[in-house]
Parts: sequence; structure tokens; C-alpha cells
Amino acid sequence: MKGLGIVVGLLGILELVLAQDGTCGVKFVKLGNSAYHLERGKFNWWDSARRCMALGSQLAHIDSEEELNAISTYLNQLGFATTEAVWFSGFGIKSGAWISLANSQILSYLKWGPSEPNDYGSAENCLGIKVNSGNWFMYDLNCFTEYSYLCEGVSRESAINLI
Ligand SMILES: [Ca+2]
Ligand SMILES: [Ca+2]
Repeated sequence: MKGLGIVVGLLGILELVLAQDGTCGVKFVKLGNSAYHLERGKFNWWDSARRCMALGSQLAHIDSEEELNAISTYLNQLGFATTEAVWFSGFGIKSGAWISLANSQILSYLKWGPSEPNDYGSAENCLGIKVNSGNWFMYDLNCFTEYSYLCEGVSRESAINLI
């Protein structure tokens, strides 16, 4: 438990650094025309959106098959279980359309998993992706379930420090 305490302490310091320097120390990877930051862990959709904004970024907005393929290749290198998901910039509205938090527009590219979106329990209004045999598909998920998240786009300052 002592080790955990040290880790928690270090995270506290990291958060302090982030608060002072914005994106300092946060790695974005360049894939195609965009830069992304993956945070693995347990975050609900709202918290994920907030954390991306705190980096001068947004939850990732997928607008083409090419972009999803590039992200899929990247995520496959990291290894995700089928039970995991990664939050993206989409939430459902009453009409059945999906709106991107990144630009407030209706999402034009959607690649749903089998039988999705199913609004399971009438409680699935947020967009995530899950992997099946190396292929990533979109799912409507409960916004309060905790998953990893992917941010897209960085502020001018941090773009200079792209890794
Ligand atoms: Ca994008
Ligand atoms: Ca679903």
C-alpha cells in the first residue's frame, strides 16, 4: 500500500504541474492529420470531456473511415480487451442523431457494432468504441460507466511540443 501512496502522491504532483503549465508533460501522438492523447483508466464520459478540455483539446471526433482506421491501428498496438471501451466525442439526442461535442455538428461517419446503437436500459447516450478481433466499432454506452478516453487536437503551444 505504501507504493500506492507514492503513486497517488506523484499523481497529485502531476495534476499540479498540469494546472500550472496546461499541457506540460502530456503526450500527444500524431496520426494522419491530427494529434491524439489517450488516457487509460476509469473515467466517465463527462469527466473525460472535461479532462480533454483542460488540455486545450476535445474528445476525439471521428469523421472518416481513414481516421477510425488510423486510431484502430494505434489502439491495437496498446492492447485492449473486448470488455474495455474508449470514449469519443459523441452524444445521442432525442431524434436519434449523434452530436459531436467537438464541433456541435451531427456526426456524419458512424460505424456501429453488431446490434448497436441499442440504448440498453434506455440509458446509453454517449459514444465509445470497442474492439473485436482487432476491429473497432462504435457503441452507445452509459455516460457514467468508466472507461479510457481519447482527446484530439491540441493548443498551439502544446502542438509545438508534439512527440
Ligand atoms: Ca478527427
Ligand atoms: Ca449500446
